[in-house]
Amino acid sequence: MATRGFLGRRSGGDESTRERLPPGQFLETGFPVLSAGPTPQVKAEDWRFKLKVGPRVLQEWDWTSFNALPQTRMTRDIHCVTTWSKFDTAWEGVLIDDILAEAGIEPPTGFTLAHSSDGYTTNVTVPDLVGGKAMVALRYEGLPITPDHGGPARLLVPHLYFWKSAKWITGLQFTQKDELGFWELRGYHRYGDPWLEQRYTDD
Ligand SMILES: Nc1nc2c(c(=O)[nH]1)N[C@H]1C(S)=C(S)[C@@H](COP(=O)(O)O)O[C@H]1N2
Ligand SMILES: [Mo]
Repeated sequence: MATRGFLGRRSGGDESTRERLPPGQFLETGFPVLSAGPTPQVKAEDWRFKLKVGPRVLQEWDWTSFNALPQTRMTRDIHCVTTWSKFDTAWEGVLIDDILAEAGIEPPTGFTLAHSSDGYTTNVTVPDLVGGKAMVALRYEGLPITPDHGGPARLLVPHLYFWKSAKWITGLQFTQKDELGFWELRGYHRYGDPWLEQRYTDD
């Protein structure tokens, strides 16, 4: 009992909280903003989403056509590499499965780079994007995503560290190999599984 009590206080919660927290994470109730640079102001009417293979555009949507795609709700725990986790974040948007189905394509390679308006990139493999695991989120807690959290649209890949969830997403580019993105080139892990504590390159 003494041990359980000690662990409980340390991670700030009861047993069920501890089981939901990946190693080295603590429970955050606010929603911190983490961006490498200033928040770009992306107007919905100017926003585009492109699916590409290398430099070739397979399909492009504007805000209206993208919002006409099937919408799905996803409530998930998120885990930031800076050690905060937030439980039950509620998002709505378009599953990557539905984007691919609408484009009528099978993924041409097993790897992607997500691109953002601020020049940010992050690599995510196709298996981590399909099967209902990831979406382009358009709403958070029932409201449009605020600019600091990536509005009008951000990638959501909640089973990987949150840096994989590219804010202000402009497209997904299929790549021949697993290329590295912004943080992956700067010492962060190429995959980023929070349950395996894959924080840094050699973890
Ligand atoms: N385009 C873009 N996406 C980004 C970032 C960024 O700087 N630019 N930061 C990443 C990091 S490191 C984290 S932890 C999350 C933070 O998202 P939040 O600000 O909504 O909490 O966004 C990720 N997506
Ligand atoms: Mo982060």
